[in-house]
Amino acid sequence: MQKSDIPKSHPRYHSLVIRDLLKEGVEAGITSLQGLTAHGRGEAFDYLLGEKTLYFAKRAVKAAASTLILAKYPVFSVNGNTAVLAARELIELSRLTLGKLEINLFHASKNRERKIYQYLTSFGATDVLLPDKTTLTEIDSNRRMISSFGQAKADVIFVPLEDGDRTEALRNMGKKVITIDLNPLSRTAKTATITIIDNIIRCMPLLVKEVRRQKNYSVKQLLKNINQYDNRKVLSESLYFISRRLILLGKR
Ligand code: PTJ
Repeated sequence: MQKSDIPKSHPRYHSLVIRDLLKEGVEAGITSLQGLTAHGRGEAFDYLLGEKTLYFAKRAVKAAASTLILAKYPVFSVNGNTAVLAARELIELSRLTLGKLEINLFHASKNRERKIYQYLTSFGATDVLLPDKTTLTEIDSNRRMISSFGQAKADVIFVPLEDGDRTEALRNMGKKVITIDLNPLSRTAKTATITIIDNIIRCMPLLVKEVRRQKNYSVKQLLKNINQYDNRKVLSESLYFISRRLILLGKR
């Protein structure tokens, strides 16, 4: 993607650069038009969170890293937004955990699947899966189309930026799901095993760093991280944080 010409002095520089990235993603046929609206919803929640990686997100990152390292067959699901916002980190995570990248789109398009495939491979991805004839029977949307070598076989699936029913279906199949979602009220956020409530732009580099750090941990230590983690607590802490912050801001 091209460099943005937004002046660095602009108070909302980072946010505007991300918007430009997604706009270019749409122009390149990678991101769906609806992806822009989805990003807007994320931005609204990011505003409420103060655009920072908060303590509950850091805790989820730590548990997510342990879960990915202990996974037997991790799969990283990629859509049109995540490809543009975090291609390098997704590829690095799949490399570190010996996992697979799998393209899974809500707004069905063979053309977009091909463009995302080419985009990921242009960054050095070698193992990118596409949906085949396998389906998730519990859901009706295009997200039901999965790969028999990917989500169908996986024990841990990374599903960032998605508000839908796939996570529930995967959980019902006994799989662990890790998500990134700025909206703690989304269906995916509420049904995932681990929910990182943060902007994908901020937390993906942290997750890569944490996986690298924990690679030297013993299985006992990794299991301890996982067992100590409580996703319900993380969700409620995020909502508490947002409500407290709004009350405090309202008093100023
Ligand atoms: O490429 P496709 O066809 O698979 O479509 C991808 C989108 C993202 C358009 C599709 O999955 C969709 O419609 O998503 P939703 O249902 O709008 O859910 C996206 C979730 O991600 C929402 O809960 C947003 O709050 C959240 N979100 C958006 N941008 C970010 C984010 N969370 C973290 N970081 C972001 N940058």
